[in-house]
Parts: sequence; C-alpha cells; structure tokens
Amino acid sequence: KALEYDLRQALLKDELELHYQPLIDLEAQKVSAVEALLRWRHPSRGLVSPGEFIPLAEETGMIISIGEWVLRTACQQALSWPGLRVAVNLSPVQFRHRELVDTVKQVLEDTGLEPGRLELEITESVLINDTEAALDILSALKGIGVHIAMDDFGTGYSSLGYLNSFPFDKIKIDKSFVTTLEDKVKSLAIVRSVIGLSESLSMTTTAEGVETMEQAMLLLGEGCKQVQGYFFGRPVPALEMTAFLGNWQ
Ligand code: G
Ligand code: G
Ligand code: MN
Ligand code: NA
Repeated sequence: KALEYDLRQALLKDELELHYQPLIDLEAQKVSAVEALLRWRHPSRGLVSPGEFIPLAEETGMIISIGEWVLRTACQQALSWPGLRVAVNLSPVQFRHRELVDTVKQVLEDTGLEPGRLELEITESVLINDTEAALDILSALKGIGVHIAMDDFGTGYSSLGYLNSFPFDKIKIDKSFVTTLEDKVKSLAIVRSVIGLSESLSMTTTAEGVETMEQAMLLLGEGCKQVQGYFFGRPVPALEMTAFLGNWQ
C-alpha cells in the first residue's frame, strides 16, 4: 500500500526515468536500435526495477498513464539519435486498453518520430486469451507503420500458430536460452531452430542476454542477425547512451 501511494506520485514528481540498452547488428557491427527500460528513482528506496512495480501498476491501472509517458519519452528521445530505432515494452494491460492505437498515433504525431523508427515489444501472453482481438490490434498498429517484436520468445506458450497469424517483424529469443547456450545442447538446438524459423518467415531474430564473447560468436555462426546484452552494453541513462553511440561509430 505504501508503494502504491508512492507510485501514484511518481509521475507527478518526475521520479520515472528511461534507461536505454543497445541492440547490435552483428554483420554490420553497428547499433541499430535501443530498448527503453523503465526505472523508478524512489526518494528513499533508490532505483526500483520494473519487475517490482510494473505488476502493481498493472493491478491499479496506473500502467496506462505510465505506459503513455514511456512511449512519449522514448519517441522524443529517439529524435536525438538519428537513424536508430527505439523499442518500447508494452504491458498486456496496455495492449488491451481500447485507446492504445490512438495513443501510439498521437505520440508519433506529437513528437514527429517516423513510425518505422518505433518498435513495440509484446509478449506471447497478449495473444492467448482473445486471439481475434489481439490480431486486430496488431494489424492496426502495423497499419500505422510501427514495428512489432515478440519479446521473451520461448518462455510462454510459443505456439507456432502465432507466428503464422501475426505480422511480427522480429522475434527476441529469451535470455534463458542464450545463458545456457554453451552448456546445454538443447538450448543451441532451440536457438538454431528459432533463427531458421524466423528467417523463413522473413522476421529478424534478436538474441537477448548476451554476456560473453563466446555467446556472441556462437550466435553469429548460427546466423543470428542482432544481439543485445551486457557484453555489448548495459541499460544506461540517455546521456550515457549518447556517449556510447559516439564511441561506437
Ligand atoms: O530492465 P529490467 O531487466 O529490470 O526489466 C525487467 C522487466 O520489466 C522486463 O520484463 C521488461 O520487459 C519490463 N519493463 C521494462 N521497462 C518496461 C516498460 O516501460 N513497460 C513495461 N510494460 N515493462 C517494462
Ligand atoms: O523482458 P525484457 O526482455 O523486456 O527485459 C529485458 C531485461 O533483461 C531488462 O531488465 C534488462 O535489464 C535485462 N538484461 C539485458 N541484458 C541482459 C544481460 O545480458 N543479462 C541479464 N541477466 N539481463 C539482461
Ligand atoms: Mn523487452
Ligand atoms: Na525479453
């Protein structure tokens, strides 16, 4: 309850901030996108991770206003990084909110960010209940011109039917497969088949949670196009990301 009270104040008191983590294209060896990751700078608890407050924000409905703030802030920030795409995580609650499509349109219009430079990350959980409705929302979003990525792939139901029915641009292989890539034969087999599958369906694959050079080399060898993880860069505040981008080029 105390946390809930504090969270209600967080937006007003300007305590939320976005950190950004680079997504690297292995072949071109360049940063092609950044993922926005929400942080809450709590006055006494310090930096609170979204794992702790997103569920609360979802239960209370606060995720709608917080989510819109995230979208707006990320799109605005992306303007200072020409050529880069910005990825924003959508909560299933936000995804189901009737105003989502209008909100996305409005934010793009207000900020002037080209729709193709925004990538929305959703998880499989948004697809399982009302598949028809989810398909309509995804098609409307695609209609605006934004990219859609399936996040944490392999941790949910991972129905191949979803990949057939929905217009995803990208699959993000969950970090649990990447972490165990070197010592679990099965992880390598799964990663390999997801890369093959997404290639044949004309989707990009991003491997998440890459922490070592060995993992990066393995993924490159498997034909993985894009990687993300602490080995390449941790999530950092916007100013640090700007410096990071300057050093990389
Ligand atoms: O960055 P970190 O590993 O702490 O993120 C933890 C979880 O919070 C991840 O599952 C991530 O997708 C989620 N998350 C981070 N930022 C946002 C956000 O802006 N909106 C939503 N809905 N989830 C987020
Ligand atoms: O659920 P989602 O994939 O959006 O969340 C990504 C989360 O993974 C973020 O909280 C981010 O901080 C975290 N993350 C990013 N790179 C790495 C990594 O290399 N290792 C680990 N353990 N976590 C990572
Ligand atoms: Mn994500
Ligand atoms: Na993920």
